[in-house]
Amino acid sequence: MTARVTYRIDGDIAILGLTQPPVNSLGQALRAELQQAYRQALSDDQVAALVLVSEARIFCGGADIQEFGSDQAFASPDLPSLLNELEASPKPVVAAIHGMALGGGLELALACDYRIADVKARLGLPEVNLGLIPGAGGTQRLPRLANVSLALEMITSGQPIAAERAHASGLLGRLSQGDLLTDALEFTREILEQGAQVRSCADIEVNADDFPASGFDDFRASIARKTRGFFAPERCIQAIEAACRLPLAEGLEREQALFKECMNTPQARAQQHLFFAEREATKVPGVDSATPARSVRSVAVIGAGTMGGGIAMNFANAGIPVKLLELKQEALDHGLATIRKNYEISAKKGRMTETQVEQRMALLEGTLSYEDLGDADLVIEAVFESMEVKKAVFSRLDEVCKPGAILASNTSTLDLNQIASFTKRPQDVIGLHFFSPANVMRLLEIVRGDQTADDVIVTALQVAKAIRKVPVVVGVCFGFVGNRMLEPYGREAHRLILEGATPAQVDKVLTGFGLAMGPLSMFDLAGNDVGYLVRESRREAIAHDPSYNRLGDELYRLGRYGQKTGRGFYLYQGREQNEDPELIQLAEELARDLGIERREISDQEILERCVFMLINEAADILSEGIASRSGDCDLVWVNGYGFPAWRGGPMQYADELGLVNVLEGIEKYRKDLGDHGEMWFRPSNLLKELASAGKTFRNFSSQNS
Ligand code: T1G
Repeated sequence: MTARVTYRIDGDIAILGLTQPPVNSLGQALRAELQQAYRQALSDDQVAALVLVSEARIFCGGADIQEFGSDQAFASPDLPSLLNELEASPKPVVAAIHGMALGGGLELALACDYRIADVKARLGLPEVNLGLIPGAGGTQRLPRLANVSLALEMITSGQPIAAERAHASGLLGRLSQGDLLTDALEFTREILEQGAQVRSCADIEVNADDFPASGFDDFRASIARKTRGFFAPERCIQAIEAACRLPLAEGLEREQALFKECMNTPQARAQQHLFFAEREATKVPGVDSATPARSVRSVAVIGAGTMGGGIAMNFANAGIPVKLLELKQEALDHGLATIRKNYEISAKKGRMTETQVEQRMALLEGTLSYEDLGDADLVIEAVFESMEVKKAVFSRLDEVCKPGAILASNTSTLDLNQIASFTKRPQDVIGLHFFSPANVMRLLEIVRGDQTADDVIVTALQVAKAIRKVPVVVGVCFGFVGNRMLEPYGREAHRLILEGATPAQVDKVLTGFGLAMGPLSMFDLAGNDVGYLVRESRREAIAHDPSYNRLGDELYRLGRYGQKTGRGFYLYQGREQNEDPELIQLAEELARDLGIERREISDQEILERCVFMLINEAADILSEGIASRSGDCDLVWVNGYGFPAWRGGPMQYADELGLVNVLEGIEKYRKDLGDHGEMWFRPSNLLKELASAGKTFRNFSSQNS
């Protein structure tokens, strides 16, 4: 028995128990103690077989990500060597999996001779989500123990599979529906009685029966769009190709080489940064995470439009009943019908069954009466973005909702403190800002009002996890974090068109940088009318710049809202997008009116002006404490605005580029762009401070300010 591995004998079976909470991550100490316990069992003549179990809440969460970037990651016994030693065991080794076996945790199980899992367990190789490939035999053993197609799917997607599917593929020898250890011991005794051999993957051929010769290239083409810009997925495929043509030992060497190719890349650092940022974001300064949450067993959504319907779906998907309130029956019927249509589209695509469609629809109940909301634990308002309307809604909710109900607004820019003031319970008011389509986009900005109670924040974080969102707690200001950063980014995109760039050029530069969509296409999708109304709500802040999004204002005046009207920055036939020469003429006229000299603009200038302004705004957001850490701003833009995850977000990108270079770039444009530069390219004080101190945004958190 050591601190991290329990050891006990049951008859002629040694039971090794991993016991390093929370997830048995395979750091050097656990690897060493596991090796020690394994060798003890081999040297004990009484022991005929070994069973490997976990005493933690899951079997094993993989290699210790905290070790990455340090020598510890490969300190002896390194994981690949330890697993090769385990695989060479002369005595049968059985892995008993519960909860999850992920990454190195699944690789540990693959190096055992046999595997049994609880029927609810899930198995995965998520290394690709960290910018890596499985580096301890997963790419070589999985294709041998299951098959090539499943290996390609699991390893390049990083998505875990259910135990039943793993069992069907041959990856698991048995499923347990009862007590896992009891079943594992019985399974091991059967193996011993049958004289079943120890098995090494070295003796197992890759199962490529159903895999066509063109399979790898077909697979590459099938994931090209989803993995655009990522470095690791291609290396995953190359490692699996190696498994198909090389003996195990050589294949393992090839895997190591490819793993090391990925390990120290900016992409790996970026994706690991996001992994930890997601977990950091749930730690809210000044809020004790042990604060008991309020229970949320029923939800109400006010407004059955695009946002309200999408929001309602999140809760139905999580099995939480939802009351959907509208003012008119027709709007309510339309809202529910739209939700049903969305579910049926998912069912047609095989993402859910018809039964699940009905189950989810059964959780949705429409109503026209506020009186029906008296039992809701959480009410989310998703009505028109106008303070008058919010006032009417929250005054009414204050009258009908039970004490302790949480009242949330989905507002994207309005002052949450003012909304809270429409109630007698500001401590129960919070912002839950979903991103359209609300049932798809993972980001949830949790807006903390001045009086929002701590338990309401803790509850909102738990609700976010329950509906599988990435929560970021933000402060109250115009646009919170995401839309506030969007403002200067969009302002530069608009201005560049007046100065001589075309929408297609600007969009191509930003999509080439990795954005899922260019800014002008995004404005056409969201609606130039929406953008106009947002500007209307803050005209005084931008009045000093007559060119501020003037093109967007003109498009609004001309009724060119974008996709919804068939014309915006582009022309649309359905979803087909084409450049519009009239747009350029309009830009030329405006430039003349505004005295803006048009010129040829380089792609580099387009990229720097848009992205540096994004970064600069986030620096101000950090220094004002609207976001607690740079990773929060990164999570917002990666999960809400399509910033490439393989760059880790705007702030991680800035840290990699060097803050000195960002600062120099902003100061360059401040000089080069005349009035526009003087007006808008003012470096954030925080950026100047960190750059001059040779620091990074990542080192900064608002607690230090
Ligand atoms: N290493 C280090 N810390 C980890 C960890 C890991 N693998 N997994 C989780 N943690 C920490 C996490 O930061 C948090 O810490 C706490 O555990 C609880 O996590 C050679 C190289 C397992 C599904 O990618 O997906 O194996 O914030 O809040 O919601 O091929 O954690 O409390 O201080 O997420 O119940 C591959 C990553 C590694 C799995 C549990 N493995 N982890 O979710 O808890 S690379 C992964 C997860 C690898 C090999 C390669 C999840 C989870 P703190 P949590 P959870």
